[in-house]
Amino acid sequence: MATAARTFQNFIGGEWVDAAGGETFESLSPATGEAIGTFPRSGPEDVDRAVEAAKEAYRSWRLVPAPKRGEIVFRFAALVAEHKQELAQLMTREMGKVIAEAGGDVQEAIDMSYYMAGEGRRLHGQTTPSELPDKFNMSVRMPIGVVGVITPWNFPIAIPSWKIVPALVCGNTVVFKPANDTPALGERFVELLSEAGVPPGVVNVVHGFGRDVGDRIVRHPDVPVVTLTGSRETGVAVLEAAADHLKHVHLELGGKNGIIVMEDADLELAVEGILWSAFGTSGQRCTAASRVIAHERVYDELAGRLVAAAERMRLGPGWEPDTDVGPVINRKALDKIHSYTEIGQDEGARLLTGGEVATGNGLDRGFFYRPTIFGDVEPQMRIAQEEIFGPTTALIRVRDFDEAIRVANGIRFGLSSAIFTRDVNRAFRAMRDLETGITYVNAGTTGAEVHLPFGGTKDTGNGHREAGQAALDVFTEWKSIYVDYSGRLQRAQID
Ligand code: UN1
Repeated sequence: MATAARTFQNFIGGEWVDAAGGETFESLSPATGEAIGTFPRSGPEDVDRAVEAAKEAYRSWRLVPAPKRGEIVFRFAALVAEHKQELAQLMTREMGKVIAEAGGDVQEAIDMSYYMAGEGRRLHGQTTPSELPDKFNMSVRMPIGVVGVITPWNFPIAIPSWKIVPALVCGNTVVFKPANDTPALGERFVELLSEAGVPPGVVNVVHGFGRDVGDRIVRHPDVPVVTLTGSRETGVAVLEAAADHLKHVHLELGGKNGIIVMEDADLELAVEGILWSAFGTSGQRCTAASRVIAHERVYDELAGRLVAAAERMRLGPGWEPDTDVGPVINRKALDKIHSYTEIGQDEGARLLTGGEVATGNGLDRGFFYRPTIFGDVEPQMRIAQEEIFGPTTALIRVRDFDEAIRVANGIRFGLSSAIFTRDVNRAFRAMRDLETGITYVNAGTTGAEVHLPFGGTKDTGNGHREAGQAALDVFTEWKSIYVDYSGRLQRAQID
């Protein structure tokens, strides 16, 4: 799989340029430590240049008819589809997820781009009667300006598409900071946008770290919209930093998603759903199932089957065809995940399987953690409350449906939830009562499709949604227009 590591640059105003300070950082494969490339370690100055270019480009991009902007996005979708294999292979090397999942990540960007291309011919507003004669009323969506896009490493192609593509179709321009763990994918994303015909300056990429690049994007007075997918802590810091300029801030933050398994569930299906949601992407999804809330009548049976299946999972580099679970992103993540194993044990939960760094068979070169299941977890324990972002899940025993719902909701986050049951009444009650932005019935907690809103309640965000029509609300502002064709002054609420 190895190819020679290259040196990359920022993309500003349609030109490839080094960071002003000349510093660099490396992107390494989490599976092997292999160098993927060297990237500019940018600073505030580079952000300022990118914002300047984006501001300039906005003057003409906002006037390009939306269907034309959609056509460019349509070409981008086709290009991503053409390059799907190449992108998936790069992803498995740079980010670590197994190749089939990497293909899914790319597919999500293709789907989103085709979907949003069509939005170019919709972007619907409303027309409505006026209360006065000879007067016409309507509302239209207007672009906002330069959008700051800050994305995580766990969906390095899909998540940039959720943000950049609708931002562009709506007529905004973009300054994009890809995650510093997956800059090569961020850079390919922008190269393909440019190849599809996005004009110079409309999308700019500035590589680097949150404290240098991200912070400047968030504070820059000429960036009115910031969209971030990241941790709760980063989200709070972004909101605070953006407050002075009253920016529109879209946040997509953590999850502590629970799967409820009732006593009437199809257990085999539940086991498959849990394994996929808990250990897929090595648990590094904000939609990952890090809690399993099981009815006491099926708890033991479920625990036994889960442990057996988890122990059969094969760890290895994502590009090897028999790998089930790839590495986690970096050393820091590995340490954090392991610290939660220690926390769980100290809290008195029972470690049923895993709980250790995986070694041997070449795994020592990367960051591998054994799929980990804790049993006898109490809902208030830290391993049942805090986002671990790794292949660790906590089994919680409950007596009935009401307790299951209470436990599921008893966390600060509200992204995704799931219930396995054959009872239609309970399924509908769960759909109503689970306090999350996404609920699955008889499926795991992952698997969002691009044409439905994606996001969560409570501390998962600040009330916005991405994907689907809902995304348009992040990237446009409403304007109400009144046209009076009576030829005389008519006063609303008075005449
Ligand atoms: C994320 O983890 O940030 O539903 C996004 C899913 C994927 C997207 C996850 N389609 O799990």
